[in-house]
Amino acid sequence: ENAYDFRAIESRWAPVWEEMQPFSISEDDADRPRKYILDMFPYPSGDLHMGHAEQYALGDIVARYWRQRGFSVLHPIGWDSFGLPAENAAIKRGVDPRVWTYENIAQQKASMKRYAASFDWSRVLHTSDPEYYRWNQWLFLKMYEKGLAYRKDSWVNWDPVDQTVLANEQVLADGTSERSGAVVVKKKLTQWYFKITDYADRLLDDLNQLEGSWPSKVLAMQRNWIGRSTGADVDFLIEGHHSPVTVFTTRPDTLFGATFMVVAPDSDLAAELVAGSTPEVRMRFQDYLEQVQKKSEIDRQDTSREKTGVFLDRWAINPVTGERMPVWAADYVLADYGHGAVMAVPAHDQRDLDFARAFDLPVKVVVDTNAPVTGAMPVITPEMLETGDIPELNPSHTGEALTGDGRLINSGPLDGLSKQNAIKRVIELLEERGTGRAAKTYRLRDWLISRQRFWGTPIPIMYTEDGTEVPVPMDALPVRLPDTEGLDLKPKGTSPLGGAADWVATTTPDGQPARRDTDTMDTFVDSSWYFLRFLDPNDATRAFDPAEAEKWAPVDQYVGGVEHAILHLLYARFITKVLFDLGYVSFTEPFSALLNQGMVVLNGAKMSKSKGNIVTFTDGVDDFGVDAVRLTMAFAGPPEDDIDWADVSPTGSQKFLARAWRLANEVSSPVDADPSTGDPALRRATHRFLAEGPGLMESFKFNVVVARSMELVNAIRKAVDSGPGAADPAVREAVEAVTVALSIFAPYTAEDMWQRLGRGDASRGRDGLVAFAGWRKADPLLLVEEAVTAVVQVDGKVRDRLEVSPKIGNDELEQLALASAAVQRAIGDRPIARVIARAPRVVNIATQR
Ligand code: ANZ
Repeated sequence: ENAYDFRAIESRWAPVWEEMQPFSISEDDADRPRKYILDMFPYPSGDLHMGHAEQYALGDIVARYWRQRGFSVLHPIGWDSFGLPAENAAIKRGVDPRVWTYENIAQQKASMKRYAASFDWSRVLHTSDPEYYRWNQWLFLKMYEKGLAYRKDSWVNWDPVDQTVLANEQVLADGTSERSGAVVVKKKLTQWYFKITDYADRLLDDLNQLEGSWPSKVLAMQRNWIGRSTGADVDFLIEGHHSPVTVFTTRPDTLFGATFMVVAPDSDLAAELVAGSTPEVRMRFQDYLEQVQKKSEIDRQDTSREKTGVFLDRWAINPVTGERMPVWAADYVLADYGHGAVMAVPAHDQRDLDFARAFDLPVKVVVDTNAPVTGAMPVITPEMLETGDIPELNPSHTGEALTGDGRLINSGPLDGLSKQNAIKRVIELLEERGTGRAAKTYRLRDWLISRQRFWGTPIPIMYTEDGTEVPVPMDALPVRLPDTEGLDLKPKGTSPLGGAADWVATTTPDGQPARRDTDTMDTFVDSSWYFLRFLDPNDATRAFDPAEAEKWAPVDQYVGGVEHAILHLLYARFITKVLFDLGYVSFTEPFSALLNQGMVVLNGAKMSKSKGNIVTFTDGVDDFGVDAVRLTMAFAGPPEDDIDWADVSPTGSQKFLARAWRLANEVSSPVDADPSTGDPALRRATHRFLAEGPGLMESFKFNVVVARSMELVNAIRKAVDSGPGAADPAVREAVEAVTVALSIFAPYTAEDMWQRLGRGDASRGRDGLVAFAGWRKADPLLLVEEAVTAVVQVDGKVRDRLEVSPKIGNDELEQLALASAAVQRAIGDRPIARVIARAPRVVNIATQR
């Protein structure tokens, strides 16, 4: 009875909670303030691991804290259950992906329940359920109606191992697939896209709203990903070509220095320009294009690479100088950035200079970067540069482009202007003449959502025999995945759904024969709006109820890994804005606050199957108990930091829990004992703890709250053993405060303590559980600091002692000292020479003698 046995405690309370389901949102809570606390939902790959144990501990701590503060807390969970791992496992074992997926879900769910995660189990969703993915299809069709879902032919990232396309976001910096590790190649395909680029400005500007409540690192990554550049579009006529070529530049001020033009070899523009050239040029171009297509985008942007390219035998006209500029194709220009073409200004752009030096093209300096931007006129003349008088400033000599600010030279009407003013002026000039305009460009590309895989949401579009797109009518949703019976899921470059002949063949609403789109949606579509589905995952009539969204959303606190810093968060932000524009929600950002937990590592290394250093969830909780694992996660340090499982002590956590639990057994005052009659020192400690807790919890200093709980437990132990004893009501008050705090971190132990304290009573329903006991208010009278003694000396002799606050300032202490009757007597009628106060301990007064 009196030994702490975590297994016994777990098996005592788990069934009670399972029976009661205390964390479902209840009608009784309608008047309480609300919080929506959301954990990023898991992918069902096998059982939970220690990383999950950390994440779900932290999310649960936040949820349980707000419940103790009297909030009605929505804390749901579901599974992100479509995706490649299930499909690959299914192929390997020859089973339906559904079997693997739902078995893993069942296992993870059981582990989460054992882990005492306080989820609302009545709201579970799985994105692979037709009842869920039906609404992905609804969303797709809504976006299609608005022109936000469209099909285009383009070069896509192709993963030759998984045999599917990838979004740009899924290609790592070294040009390999985030999933399979294969080197990604380019392939031309007709695919569905979501027009996220229409939202680029809003996605960027609205990040300002999240400043301070999202990690600044994540905000920076989002900004960088969207990558807005401002400058101008400039139109160049091409001799013998029907339409001008537009380029994007961030430096239109350097237009007078543009000496050639470069187009991306893999752009439609290059193909068009070369079509009218000689067979010889066309052949050289074709050879070059083939080489280029073997390179990754990352390679192509590597500035240290030797410059390659072909002259297309075409000439552009510089719109301000009238000079002829040769047009080249070179791979340092990317087809899908800006307009896939640049005006090359070799004097002021390093890549252009490298290219000009490699192919002997003219370099013309138009910004004197040596001239002060304010004040004096330029100090270098074009003639000086021409004659090579100052070779250190001539880029064709030095190989260094002049990229800094300065004054315009050699630029007609721009001469003498600073860079900023020249940019403004040249844009005005171009706009007047209709050959250019102010423009912005983004790194962000439209979101490619088609995937050639089985285990995802079917795209709700069909095609008639002549290829016309026909949306599946809303009332025919969901378009369900067919049975896998007889279907070959092996990757072969086209979707496995194409093999389901009966499924593919369909008819349009007006009775024409048609074929279904056989691709499935990127699973990031599924997770882009799931937080709204939790409001009622069983609603068969709509994706979500806007009135419920008004009540609960946006999510107050989102908790999850930093690996989702770009993609998932960007997509969820985008879809939220789309839903706002469609009038379904009244907010534009889905997650008001974000907490990124660190990773759980072992001896400094990430846990992974290949390293064989995985600590499984089950091992952890079997050995130390759920509460010790949860407490260890909270105590390890700030939640953003990585936890090295080799450095933490779940055994230490367990010992502390046992110490706390024993105290609950020892309290011997009655439940209704009046604490005001208790030991004042212990009471002060308790109330300081109560006062500090909320601020610490709300700034995620969970480790400090655990440390304070440990200190309080030590103070109580002392009070029981060598102080006022276990019958003092202050002891009960202190133990109860610790128990409520522990209910946040170590719910099994706390529930047991609550019961032993005579507080808990599960027969009263959830009000009889410690999880709803409420965080008590600190009594301000008990927060007053103890006084310290300040000594007042007059001419070196102690004349008075004052009881003052330890926080008293020098001025205040000096005034108190001079007001003392004893001090005034000692001073008599001598004038005061000086007063030196050293708060809070000493005041020295010297008189003139
Ligand atoms: C002329 C120029 C002069 C430029 C100069 C820069 C400096 P960010 O800042 O990344 O947006 N550019 C435009 N489209 C390109 C493409 N498809 N592939 C490769 N480079 C491209 O870069 C904008 C600058 O990158 C543009 O400004 C253009 O070069 C180049 F002294 O135009 B600039």
